[in-house]
Amino acid sequence: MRRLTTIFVSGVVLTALVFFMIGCPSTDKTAVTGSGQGNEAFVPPGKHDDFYAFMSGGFSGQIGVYGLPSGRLLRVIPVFSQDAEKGYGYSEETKPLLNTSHGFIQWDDLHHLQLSVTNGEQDGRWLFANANNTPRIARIDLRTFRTAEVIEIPNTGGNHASPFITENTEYIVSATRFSVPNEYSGNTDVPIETYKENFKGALTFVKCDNKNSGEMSLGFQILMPGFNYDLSRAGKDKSHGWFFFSCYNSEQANTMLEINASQKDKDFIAAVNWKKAEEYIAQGKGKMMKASYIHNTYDESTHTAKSETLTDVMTIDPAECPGIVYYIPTPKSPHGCDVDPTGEYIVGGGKLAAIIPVYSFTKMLDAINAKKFDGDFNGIPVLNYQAVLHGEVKKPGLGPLHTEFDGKGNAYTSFFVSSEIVKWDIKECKVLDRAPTYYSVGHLLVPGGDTRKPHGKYVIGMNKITKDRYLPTGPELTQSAQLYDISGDKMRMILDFPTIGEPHYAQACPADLLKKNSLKSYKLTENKHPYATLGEKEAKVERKGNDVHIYMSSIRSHFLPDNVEGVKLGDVVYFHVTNLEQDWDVPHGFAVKGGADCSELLLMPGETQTMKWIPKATGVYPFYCTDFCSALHQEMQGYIRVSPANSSVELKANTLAKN
Ligand code: K7E
Ligand code: CUA
Repeated sequence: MRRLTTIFVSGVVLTALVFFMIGCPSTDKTAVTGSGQGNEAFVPPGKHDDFYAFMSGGFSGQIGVYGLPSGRLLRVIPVFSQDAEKGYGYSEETKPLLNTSHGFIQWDDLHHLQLSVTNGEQDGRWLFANANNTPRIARIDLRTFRTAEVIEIPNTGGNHASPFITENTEYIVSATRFSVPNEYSGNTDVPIETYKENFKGALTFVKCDNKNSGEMSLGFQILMPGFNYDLSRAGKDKSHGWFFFSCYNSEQANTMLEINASQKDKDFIAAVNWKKAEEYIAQGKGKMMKASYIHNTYDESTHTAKSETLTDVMTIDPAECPGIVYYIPTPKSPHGCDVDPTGEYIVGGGKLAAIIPVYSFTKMLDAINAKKFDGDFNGIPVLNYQAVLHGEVKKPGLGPLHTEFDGKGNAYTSFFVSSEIVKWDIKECKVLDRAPTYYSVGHLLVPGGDTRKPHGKYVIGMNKITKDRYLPTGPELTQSAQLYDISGDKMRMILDFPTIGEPHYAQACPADLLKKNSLKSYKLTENKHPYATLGEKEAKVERKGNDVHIYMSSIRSHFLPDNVEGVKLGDVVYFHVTNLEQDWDVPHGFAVKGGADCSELLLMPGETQTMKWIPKATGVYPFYCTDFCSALHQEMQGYIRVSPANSSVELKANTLAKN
């Protein structure tokens, strides 16, 4: 939610005011320091946490995996950013995952995560993540906790309302935050002031092979009016088949949005009947458009990712296909758009709103049938606000953003401006409890709190500002998460812990859902990498023109070969290193001194990875294992000798074959 910086500036002042105005955050010591009930978040040494939490790293492009309730950081999963700790984006095998139609991009801004679901319940198979900057969706395999696939979304800018998914993971959506000149028109070089005529906001439905591999492909794109689309949620149960997208800037301003996009009292939540869109497409009402976007997939048997360019996108125009989109007026710069576990209630968040609007799905259908419209926008009917409204939560706090659910009829909403989490009763629209956050909470999460079956127990607030909560670390302070026990009537803060990057959304699931499936090693017998060295006897060196391929094995505590000579200046060296270990948690690392493309590999047991290395000068270069693997780890090393381009030194290496 980087857009909120301006609000935050005034927010600091507002926050101070709100403390007085609604006097909500309790100032007694336990509210600030926790429940004071003993160490409820403590998980003793050797014991496991009850939940996995996956927290977005924001502009770090990564995901932090934490245990709950301890808050222990268990792993960082690189998705859209290179990560030396894993060799991700450095090995030749993982580089393709960062390919886009704009070339190799080593970074992105990851905001939202969603775990795959079946019948609206977490199934523990995959985790999806969005790239906000250069629009992409990634799929992470939860057996390996690694990025397995990335698909680019064409004709969009700022993939923010993403990767929210339908109840059986049929579709993962992407909505464009920036409307952009329609790429398919063939002319995107248009004056920015022609925004209203030329800019479109695409809502993309990415299909998922939900019964098998989980692989993604572009389903279809709905070409909407040029607003800023912000967040979304799928319908559930009775509202399955619908998707809800919040949007702002229905003013269609193209400059100084801070002022110009806050003119109208209400923007919209777009209710999209995607099943109906599928029907229209089946009847031939869609249009196939030419595009160019990249799809990257990782093959576990070859341990290698590949990129392919795709060229077709099915599009559909809502003005020509009545019944697929309706606009629900929503007050004051809508942000969050959340659907309760029953699928009946749709909760809007307005960044500048002083109420929380709650819409009824049943009333929405009735209003559509009775045509209770207040006009239309570019042919899309605008529903009457009162006709669709279930109720408004009055005086909940200031700046409601996001809402999660506990499955017991309660909702939990984060308030950025008044820095608090507010618990309220969905049916009655009545505030039940409020807890301060330190400070300026963005998203919040209840384990499974966005599904049909929330696990309840905790709510976590993810804060943008920490101020005085931790030891100072120079100008920049860590971001934080705060854990509250919600098993009783009152929320009780039991822990705060630092998070990596900027935590936006997060997901949590019971540990048992994933634990049993976690992969321990890659089987050497199943290693289909074309440059694998499957036993020490297979270690060798090969010259192909200027390319030198080194087939290298690693096992505690040596590389084979560990001496290579006969490389010449101008050569490109490929170290194909295979880890021959088959035990859990015995990686080896690999690094060579200097050279162009100097980088690092981290090899899991049974895995083959490749480092490309281009020497810049003659000499002898050491290489070594970077991961402390045994008592003799420090002995795990070798040399590569580089001679002049015209030298007659023959390519050789100390392999078993030669002995
Ligand atoms: Cu509110 Cu990008 Cu989901 Cu952050 S967004 S907080
Ligand atoms: Cu292998 Cu250290």
